[in-house]
Amino acid sequence: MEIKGIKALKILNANSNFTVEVIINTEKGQFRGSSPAGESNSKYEVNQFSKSIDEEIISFNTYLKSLVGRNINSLDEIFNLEKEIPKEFIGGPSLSLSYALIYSLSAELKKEPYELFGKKNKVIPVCKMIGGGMHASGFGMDIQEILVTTIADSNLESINSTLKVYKKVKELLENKTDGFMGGVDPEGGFISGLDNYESIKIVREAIEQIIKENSMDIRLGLDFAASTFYKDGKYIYKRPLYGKKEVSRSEQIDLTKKLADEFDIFYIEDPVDETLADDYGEILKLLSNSIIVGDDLTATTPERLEKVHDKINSTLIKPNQIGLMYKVKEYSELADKFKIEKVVSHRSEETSIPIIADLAVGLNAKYLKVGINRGERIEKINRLIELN
Ligand code: 2PG
Ligand code: MG
Repeated sequence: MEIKGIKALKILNANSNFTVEVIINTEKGQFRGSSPAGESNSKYEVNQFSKSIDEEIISFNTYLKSLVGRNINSLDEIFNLEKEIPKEFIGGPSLSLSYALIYSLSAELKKEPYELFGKKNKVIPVCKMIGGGMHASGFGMDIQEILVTTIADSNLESINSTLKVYKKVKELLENKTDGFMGGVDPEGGFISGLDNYESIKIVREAIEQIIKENSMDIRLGLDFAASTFYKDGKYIYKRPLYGKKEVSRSEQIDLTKKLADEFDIFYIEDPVDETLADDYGEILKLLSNSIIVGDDLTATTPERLEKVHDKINSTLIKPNQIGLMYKVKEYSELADKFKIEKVVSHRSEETSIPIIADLAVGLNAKYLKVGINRGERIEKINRLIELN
């Protein structure tokens, strides 16, 4: 395929902040790629932009002009091109370019985007029910996310039960919370205004009610994003959790175990600060029936995973944390080597392209973490249904 035209422009992401989109013209048509951003970022992830977005787009467009006339005929050739991208563009610009190239190439080869990476694989969605932390502007929970996943025979069945829980959570919040109007965070999680404990309790109750009707394997999850409330060696909760507002490192490990035991929590992401790999390891020892997921800890960075792989048994894959798809592939292969389960994930500030659903399927991830409300999340959920 020959790149006949290419340009970058500024577009809005789904949280009304600007990001970059790349549009490529080939003989087969016009193809777009755009990169998301996170509200709670890991200190180990790349910056999305190295200067102001306007300056970045001007200089990126100058670079992109040099790609006109270039022929790309395989994923490896996309990876080779990525290796030439000047360092200043690694982040949002490089990922948008890679995504646009992936869509162009799959049209050229008459393949689905996931087929460029691997064969079709069932992927279980992990969906946000209630949001807190930075996603809820400090309102309500300190824990960033309460999640639900349903293990079922097909993606559609999984989505269906998880959706039932989501609607039940809404109903329970309406009944139990004064002033709840159904408001959601950028990822479609309800903003409950309740504290951590009460919010988790409501989601557990919703799960139990749906299981009674359907007897499905529905599981509860938490993304603490604990780095966002870890200050000077202590975890600071706005409202007490198990009677404590200031929690030491060892108390946070105990508290995670207590919550996991009390509410039967299966999925546990970033329960401690991103710099404290050994504390993840402690939790892994204590909760061996759960998946202990590294996100801020690992930041889709192969060197990080090499370092901490024995402290977790699962990892998020967020391509914009590293900005280059060949690195994402390398990371995914490294996770396989260490027998670490993979969760491809959305970001809080997503764009509307559904590519992460294809990546989850093609990279043989076990899960796709994604919201079950708001248009830009539904794009991904619907793509997963299509790839059922
Ligand atoms: C996370 C993500 C997605 P953000 O922490 O897992 O839920 O949030 O994109 O804000 O980092
Ligand atoms: Mg996270």
